[in-house]
Amino acid sequence: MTETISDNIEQTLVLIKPDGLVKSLTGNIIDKLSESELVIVGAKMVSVDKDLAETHYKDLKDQKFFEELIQYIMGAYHTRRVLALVYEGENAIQRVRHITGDTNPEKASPTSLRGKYGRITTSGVFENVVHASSSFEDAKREIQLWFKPGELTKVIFDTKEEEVTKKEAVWK
Ligand code: IDP
Ligand code: MG
Repeated sequence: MTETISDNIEQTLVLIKPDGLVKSLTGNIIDKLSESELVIVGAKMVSVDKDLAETHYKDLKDQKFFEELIQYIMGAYHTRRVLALVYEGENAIQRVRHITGDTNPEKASPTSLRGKYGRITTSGVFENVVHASSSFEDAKREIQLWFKPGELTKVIFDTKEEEVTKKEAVWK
């Protein structure tokens, strides 16, 4: 009998947070993530509004740092920009989390992204330069929150066809 080892191909959401952008760390972060040999299947700059910020962090709404976290991801302390990326590959979620490091930048491994580049501000905000999805359920929810299927070069979650009519800006 032939045994087949099934690949656990996952997609995971990475955000380069506003502090990562103002510190010009985009290249360093993407370079370090390339060690994972995962593939980027989505990338875009996003101006994060309150609705997106609160939906993304909805599970943390009872935390005492929630309001500051929302201000942080919306760019109030740095710049109103986030680079959203989707990485794909075997065990992508765990592999990216490993490179990202512990949530608390002071506890993160010194060679992880958060250990290298993160800080805790005097008011207690964990400015940890990157977000990475932490479970399959979170990754699915977050990718579907930040990206439309048509913005990804590969889609692994179910989609449906829908007639969409809305006004949007086009080039003059
Ligand atoms: P994660 O980003 O490692 O998944 P979460 O617990 O999901 O960690 O928290 C989301 C974000 O909220 C963190 O990345 C960090 O920016 C912020 N955060 C988490 N815990 C604290 C805390 O105890 N104090 C201040 N900020 C925190
Ligand atoms: Mg999390």
